[in-house]
Amino acid sequence: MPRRSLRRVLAAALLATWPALAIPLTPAPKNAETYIIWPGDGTVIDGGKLWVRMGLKGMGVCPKGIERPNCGHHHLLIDVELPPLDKEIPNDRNHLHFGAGETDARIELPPGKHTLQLLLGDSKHVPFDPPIYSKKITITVR
Ligand SMILES: [Cu+2]
Repeated sequence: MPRRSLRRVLAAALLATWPALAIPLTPAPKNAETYIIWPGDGTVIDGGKLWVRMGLKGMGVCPKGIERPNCGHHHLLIDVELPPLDKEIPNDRNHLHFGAGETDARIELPPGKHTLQLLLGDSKHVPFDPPIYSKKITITVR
């Protein structure tokens, strides 16, 4: 392919993906904070079933799809890094959505070390600006 038409194709591809790259993020108060109330960092759990209690300060919890200022729903990240903070949060066994507005959840994990982290999402499951996420903790299931 001649260089000039290759450039044109690349420019067209860039324009086609541009709207997907520029999701407007929902603003969040700068002092908002989410945190894991339970379990604490370093907790050892016997049997693998546990409650996770989710805390939020400076904002409110509301179900998915509800567009209200300063309001979002929790996502629990299990054994993963933070996902891209400008896109919809993945929905799989490592990224649990609490779209009914739950602030606690019963989960089950296999034996071993696991990391847990909370990430707040807006009505469309996209992180806020600034992103509201908790410290990542490590627990051990035996
Ligand atoms: Cu969600």
